[in-house]
Amino acid sequence: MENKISKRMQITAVILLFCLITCTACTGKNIPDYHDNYENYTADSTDKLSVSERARALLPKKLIKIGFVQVGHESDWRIAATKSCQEAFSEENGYELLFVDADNDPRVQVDAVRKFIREQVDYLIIDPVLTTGWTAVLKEAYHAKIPVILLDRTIDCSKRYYYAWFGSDFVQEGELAGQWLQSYLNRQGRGADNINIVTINGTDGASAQLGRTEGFARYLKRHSEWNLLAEECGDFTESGGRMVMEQYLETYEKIDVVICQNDNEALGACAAMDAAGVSYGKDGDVILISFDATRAGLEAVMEGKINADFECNPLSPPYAAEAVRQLEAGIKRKEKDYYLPEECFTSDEHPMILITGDGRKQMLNVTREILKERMY
Ligand code: GYE
Repeated sequence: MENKISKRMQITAVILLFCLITCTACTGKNIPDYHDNYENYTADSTDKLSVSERARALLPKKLIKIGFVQVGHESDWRIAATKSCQEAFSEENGYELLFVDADNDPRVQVDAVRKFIREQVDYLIIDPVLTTGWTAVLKEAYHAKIPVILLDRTIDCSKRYYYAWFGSDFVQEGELAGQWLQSYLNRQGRGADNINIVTINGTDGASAQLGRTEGFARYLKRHSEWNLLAEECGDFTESGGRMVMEQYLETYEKIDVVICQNDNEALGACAAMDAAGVSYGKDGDVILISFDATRAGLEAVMEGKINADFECNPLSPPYAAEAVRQLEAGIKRKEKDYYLPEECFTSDEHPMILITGDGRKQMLNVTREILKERMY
């Protein structure tokens, strides 16, 4: 009799526990992170567990559903970011990743977010093409109680509609480029010369484009002898960079500096200058500045083709995964916005020290070791 009662109690306990866990899973947020514990249960170890632990171990593994909206596949940087996202949000790590490549189309991004909301993903992760056009759809996500994590580019929207952002300080990148150019020209004894500058911008209206332009403009303002001849959009692509550079070479007789807002554009600009017989880089006539510091970019720095390359770190997805884990465990993040660590590279024989808001930054020459360790 006693045996029967205790059996009945055990069954009731299992059912109660099952209901409790299912209900918690339905409410979505702030559930305890039981996925990790679940991984530890093996067939042998279940014998030593209590009834409730065994019930937990037998529950189907629930993957965390991530709706990820990517900008596109325009550059090496972007490909690296996508790869990092697929690794960070793999099934082995406990995620079901629903991934949309928007091919640089802002409308595709907004539609994808709406679809993910309807599908009730657990988290939305967005790398926005443009800064604009986000408020309405992010409000919808907010009311659907789906946390939003932003990566890389920023948006014009109240901070309450996203949980965290991980990316780069684009304004500082642009400023560092201006600061480097100023010191480089001084070193060359060209500090008072008229300098003709062209820029090949990234996608118009992307925060990476806006920030780098704004940062560099702060130095342009200080130098009345710097003439910005033109700033056309190369869309962060190699073909865009090449096309724009070809036009510049046809239009302007004397170009002293080319600023490309990413490495792919810079490689395109190199191809255009090669074809036109124009020399550039460390020993050439045209000074070439770039952003990203991808492997291909750094190789070009090492070969002396790019004079200075300002890093932009594409490996933000692991930070987003950490934020998701923290939310699952009910831990609140202290800061909303987080800047990734970044370096500055140069082909100068004596790399400069640049001044940033937080102190001094020693520029680096590219070595074989740096290239070997480069993840992208
Ligand atoms: O510089 C470029 C990419 O948003 C920082 O987008 C990113 C930029 C990066 O396509 O290569």
